[in-house]
Amino acid sequence: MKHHILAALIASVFTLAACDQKAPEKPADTVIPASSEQKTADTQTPQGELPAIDAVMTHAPQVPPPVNRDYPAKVIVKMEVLEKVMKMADGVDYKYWTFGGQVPGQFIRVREGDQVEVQFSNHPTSTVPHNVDFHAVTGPGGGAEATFTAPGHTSTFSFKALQPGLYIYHCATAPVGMHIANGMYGLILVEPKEGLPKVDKEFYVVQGDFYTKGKYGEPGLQPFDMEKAIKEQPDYVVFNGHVGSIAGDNALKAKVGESVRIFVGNGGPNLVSSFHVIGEIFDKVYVEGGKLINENIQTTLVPAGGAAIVDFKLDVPGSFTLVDHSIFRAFNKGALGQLKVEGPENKEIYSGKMSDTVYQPEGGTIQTVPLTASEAAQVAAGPAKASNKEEQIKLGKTVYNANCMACHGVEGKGVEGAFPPLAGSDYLQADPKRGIHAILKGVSGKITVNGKEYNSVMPAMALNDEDAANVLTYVLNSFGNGGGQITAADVAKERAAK
Ligand code: HEC
Ligand SMILES: [Cu+2]
Repeated sequence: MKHHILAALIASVFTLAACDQKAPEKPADTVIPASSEQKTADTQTPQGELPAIDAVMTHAPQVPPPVNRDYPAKVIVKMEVLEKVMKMADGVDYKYWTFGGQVPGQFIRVREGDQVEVQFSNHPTSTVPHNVDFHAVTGPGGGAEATFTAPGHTSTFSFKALQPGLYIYHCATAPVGMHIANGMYGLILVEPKEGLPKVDKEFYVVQGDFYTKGKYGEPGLQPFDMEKAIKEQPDYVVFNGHVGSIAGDNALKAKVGESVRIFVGNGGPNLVSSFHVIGEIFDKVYVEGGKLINENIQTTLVPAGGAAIVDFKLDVPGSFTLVDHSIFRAFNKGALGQLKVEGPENKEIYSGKMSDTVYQPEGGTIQTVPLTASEAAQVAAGPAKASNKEEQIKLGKTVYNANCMACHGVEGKGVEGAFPPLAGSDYLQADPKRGIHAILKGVSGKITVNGKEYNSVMPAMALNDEDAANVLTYVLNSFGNGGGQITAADVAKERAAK
């Protein structure tokens, strides 16, 4: 409470100074009342006075313990961005972009009035810059501008948690939709000063939609599909980053008689969620994660880029299924989880026989697609190699979408002032070998493309000779460019030359 004394001191000094002024020289309407001055001083407490605490952060479905503090603190949040191939479904892999190595990012729990210092690191192996926009922040971009971070760098910024609630955070680097679609979101809870009512178990669940080249269940490493994302036609709609993340052996667990709270978020990027737990009624819903409490709710809407808190008590045992009640998403796209509850039956509340496997047959069977012998051979043989220019262009497009589009944009249009265009680039046309150098060594320093100056950094791309040749051939023959060809041998030669 030291800052109150300080505030009073500042206020009284101001009053003294004001008294010193000769009244006629000071027009009345510019006199600031001492009380408003005091208020300003109070909200601008220097951070140095607050005790510093490292945030306890947890991976889903775990939630950090309640804050349990009756004073504000400076809370240090360390976030690390990691781009990482992980399982989307059985036999299906996806190159996720993550906060902290998993989807969703870690749960952050602070108290209303806390000063939150975010130390935001982008791992050196990342292929693109990233940042974070906290919906709990009052300030430009929710911190996005302050945290825009190239691979191998750390940015720091601080914000005051002014308003209690459950908030999404997400990456907001261009193209924003792609970063979110790759899994860059999580939840931050700003507890009200008095805390939330105590419950026995808390869980962390975030829905997200994913867009892959292949259909649902098509095996292999699936690249992101921009076209499907723009059309809002996801192949996967899942809880906590992948199919089955909170089902079967990974199911959430609780006991009869316990009270349960689920912090539900929706990262999107596109779909809103009709969040429902089959066989339960939410006693309380903190609507949209805010202060308004609704009671006795069957299904609650969780907007993309939004959240909700649901509380309910467990009266009977069984398996309760979490779904997005846009129901094809649950049974055909993965938006299905389980809460397994153990304990004594209560025949009055529920007389019938609850089974663990009621929804399993439908949910389970469609999650793997059996391979024919020739498909299996194809997977074993690895990626196809191009034998002519046309095939190079075709394969190069996939490489472009997965590795270059994030910065150079759809149709190679680039982003003015940040990422130069590859469409009609006079810089590249002048010497297509520059493309090879760009991929192998990266590009930095001032360059001029189509009359516009760029002074930024492109990281070297970890592509093999084939992929590098294919993507450059694709670029040279797309976006209205004049054609040309780069072969794997050309790339190998440049690689050896350095
Ligand atoms: C992390 C963002 C990023 C990614 C990913 C990226 N680039 Fe770049 N690229 C840049 C930036 C920034 C520049 C300009 C660097 C400068 O200002 O010195 C650039 C410059 C270039 C240039 C020369 C300038 C021009 O417009 O002709 C080429 C060619 C190029 N990149 C090709 C590629 C290809 C091909 C890929 C994919 C394999 C790729 N880039 C991936 C950011 C990126
Ligand atoms: Cu990002």
